[in-house]
Amino acid sequence: MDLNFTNPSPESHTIHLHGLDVDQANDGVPATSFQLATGESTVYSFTADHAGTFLYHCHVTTTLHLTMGMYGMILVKRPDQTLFAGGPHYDQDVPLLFSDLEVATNLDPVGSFPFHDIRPDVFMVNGHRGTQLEEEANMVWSAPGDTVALRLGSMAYSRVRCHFPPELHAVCHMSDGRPLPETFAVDSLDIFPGERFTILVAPEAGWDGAVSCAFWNMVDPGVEDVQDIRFGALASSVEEGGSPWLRPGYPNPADQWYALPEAAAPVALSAAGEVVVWDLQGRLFFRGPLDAGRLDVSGWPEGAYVAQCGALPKTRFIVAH
Ligand SMILES: [Cu+2]
Repeated sequence: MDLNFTNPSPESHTIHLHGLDVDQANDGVPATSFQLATGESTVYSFTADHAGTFLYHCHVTTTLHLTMGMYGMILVKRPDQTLFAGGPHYDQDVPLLFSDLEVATNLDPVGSFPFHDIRPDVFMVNGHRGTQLEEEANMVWSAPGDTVALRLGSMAYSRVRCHFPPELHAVCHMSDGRPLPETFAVDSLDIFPGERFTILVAPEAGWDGAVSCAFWNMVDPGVEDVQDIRFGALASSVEEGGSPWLRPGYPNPADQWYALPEAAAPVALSAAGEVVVWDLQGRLFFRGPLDAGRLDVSGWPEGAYVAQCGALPKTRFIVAH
């Protein structure tokens, strides 16, 4: 696949595809490939041979550029919704990216150079922390019988220790983008910087607990912070349960059109109903009729959206062109 990369910022940057099997020219390490100066554009090309959980980050003055947030997660997925060739089937992907930063370095990166003594004091999951992780949109939702793939990856300076309550029946299937020779049931897992794990969970019906994640300092042994990934239980029938969120429709991410999940787009809506769409900032983006359960997103800006029909549950999706 191709990644089109344009650099409008005053600094040079790269995209390092952490853990993906790319050739040296596309690896994004400045000394061995190239870096992109202000105003330049390039295309990173690679073949994603292995399904799995990966990361990316800028590799120029890495400490500084990580502190400014130049990182993310990459999922290589199979169309048949299995983890890997011959691997287990699952219902839903939940990316969980751990990161941290030191506020003083973030506010004054140049003054903090050469970064020999970073001690993070903000600890995040998917860029959220504390009460943000209690918001419905940031929780993990599953219906009875669902198998959820937790895609764990860490860009943190800390060691992250996750505790999986027994009600989740967590089993680790993959590490660093490859299937494990043998799966193992997991109640506690340490994730070091740059590591990725894919864990399948099958939450017990009605369970609404949390996976607690302790951020351990890598220099002085001790827990700096704990963040909770909260789980919510959907009823088996969305109509009966009135659950606040639905799983997304398809395709997701969407390019030309997006079909709402069936339970959010009853047939009647195509005649009389309307759909309301908000952007990630909660601003009203679109209001209008559905065309056979589909939204035409071909002209929409890239980003995350929330759609709702009437009083039915909301669904989240991403537009990417
Ligand atoms: Cu950079």
